[in-house]
Amino acid sequence: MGEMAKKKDLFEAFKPLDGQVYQVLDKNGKIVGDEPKLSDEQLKEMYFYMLYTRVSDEKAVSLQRQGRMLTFAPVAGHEALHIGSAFALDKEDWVVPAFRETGIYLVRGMELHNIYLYWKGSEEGAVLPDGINMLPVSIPVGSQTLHGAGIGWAQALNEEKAATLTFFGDGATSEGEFHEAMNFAAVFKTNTVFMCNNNQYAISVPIEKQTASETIAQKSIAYGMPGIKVDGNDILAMYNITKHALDRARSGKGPSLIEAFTYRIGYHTTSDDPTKYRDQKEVDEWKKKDPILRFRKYLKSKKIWTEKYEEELQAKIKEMIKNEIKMAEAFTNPPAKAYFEYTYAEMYPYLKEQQEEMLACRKSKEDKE
Ligand SMILES: Cc1ncc(C[n+]2csc(CCOP(=O)(O)OP(=O)(O)O)c2C)c(N)n1
Repeated sequence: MGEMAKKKDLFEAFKPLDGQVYQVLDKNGKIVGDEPKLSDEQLKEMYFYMLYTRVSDEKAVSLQRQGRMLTFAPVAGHEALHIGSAFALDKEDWVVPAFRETGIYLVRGMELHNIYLYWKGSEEGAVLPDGINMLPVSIPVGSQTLHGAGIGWAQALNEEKAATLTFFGDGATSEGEFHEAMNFAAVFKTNTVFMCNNNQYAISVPIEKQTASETIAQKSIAYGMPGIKVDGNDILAMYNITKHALDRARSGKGPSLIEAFTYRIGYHTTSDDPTKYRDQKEVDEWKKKDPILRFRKYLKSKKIWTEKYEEELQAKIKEMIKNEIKMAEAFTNPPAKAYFEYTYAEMYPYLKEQQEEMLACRKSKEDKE
């Protein structure tokens, strides 16, 4: 972390009511804040994950349009938020996502075909491999923030040197669960970091109709925890602030709220038509603030990025994605356990009965074939 970050508590230096937005890279990729000490290899890895997230996103939309995937929630524009914050995590930390966190899953080590399986409607896509401390996608808006508070509470009670990072959108801040989670976390000093992905829309509802507060970050004041508004298209700012908040939580200093200010470039989901509620000019303006382009400019100034490097990386990623799609599409007959065994620690008798019935059905079908 940079000199200023070492000297100052970032939450003290960038108070939400002062109207400041924490930034490290300006729109031209020039350093204007605390440059984190990351090696060239780490920076390259961050760039790889940004591109992997973007290209896999575009591919998912295309697959959905071909009828090869069900509804999908695109993440284009959120790559700095995802990759910057995910790189600040330790392996022991937990992540509690909403439904638009593809980049975080990828950095944490979930394979893309499993992410695709989820959006193809398979329960297998909701199973996180052992060793990945992350919960599955959560569709009920805001509900996961309570799980974030709960896991963070367990970490605090057990005096673990680990934290929980929970994601939610600006729309989720209007749900009761968000308020319960924030209050609980502050009162019980849980190891939770609340990360609001303020992409300015909750489907068709713009942020001005969502809250009368000037910022989401300032809501932290009412609960008695620190909050900060960050440029969510700035991967280095996202890395620094998430690391700062996680370190704080891991050392028993309690929860905090980060508002990552960004923009959803694409559809809410593939079932949405954003042209019905927002102006293309607005979208075009935000496309110019693309987080990948900004980071690329920074990498170019450090002589890490070249046209040739980009070409090779794009080719490698496209090949990887092709193979991941093959794996996802080869998975046509989910094991019967997928539907029954993942909700409760011990299956209820009626679930056992249903599972047996399904297995019997499958067997009789196979016998006939
Ligand atoms: C409790 C609940 N109400 C409504 C919905 C339908 N719904 C799905 S996503 C969404 C908007 C969420 O917006 P936001 O929290 O800002 O997240 P974003 O989609 O922008 O990432 C709504 C209303 C839902 N899934 N759950």
